[in-house]
Amino acid sequence: MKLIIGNQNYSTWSLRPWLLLSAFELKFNDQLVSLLGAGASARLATFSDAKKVPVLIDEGVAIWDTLAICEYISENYIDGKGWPAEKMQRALARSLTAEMHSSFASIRNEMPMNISARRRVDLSDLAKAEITYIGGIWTKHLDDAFLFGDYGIVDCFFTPVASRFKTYGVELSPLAQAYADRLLAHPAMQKWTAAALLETEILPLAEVGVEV
Ligand SMILES: N[C@@H](CCC(=O)N[C@@H](CS)C(=O)NCC(=O)O)C(=O)O
Repeated sequence: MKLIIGNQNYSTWSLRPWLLLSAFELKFNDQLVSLLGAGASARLATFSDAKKVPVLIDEGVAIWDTLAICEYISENYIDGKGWPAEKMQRALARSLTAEMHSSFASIRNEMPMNISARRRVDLSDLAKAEITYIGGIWTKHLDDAFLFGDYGIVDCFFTPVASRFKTYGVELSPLAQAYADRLLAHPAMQKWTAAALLETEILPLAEVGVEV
């Protein structure tokens, strides 16, 4: 299996399936395609018609879009363990994951993932409301260390959010903060972070806020 990813300091979507593959210790290679500049689209077109990362290439087929990739990995390589075993917990984990995949536009726009930076931004009321909401759903669905129990797809989906919160110094409740810290301390995320910190390419659109 090969996962095509974008710049590790910035690419939230690439991070999610990479975490799933790594956390479950699956054998895979990754290939980084720079998202910098006007040539990015042409570079990405060689892997998928969507011209976006991530793309998972398995058995010669290019599978794209984060959630579809994670579902494919869970179904075919880890016996469904990407999701909670219990039916209703699984439904709720899917609700949270699908919501993360499709929503929270203000957080996305105002707080781009930028692992190596420590910044301050003036957030809109909409972004603040999204942060409060996310803190609430984390607290509500935490079961021991992670959401719904064991580390899974839903935790992979929220890890870039935890990274954004760290970069921009977002204050959370103690329970939500402890969960965010655990996501960032997960060995798979530590490995990704180490690679992100070595990157030198700067994506201007993702550089927002004031250094602290
Ligand atoms: N819905 C897609 C979004 C993928 C996406 O927007 N990827 C960004 C990088 S994080 C990308 O490839 N951008 C390159 C471009 O738009 O040219 C998914 O979940 O995979």
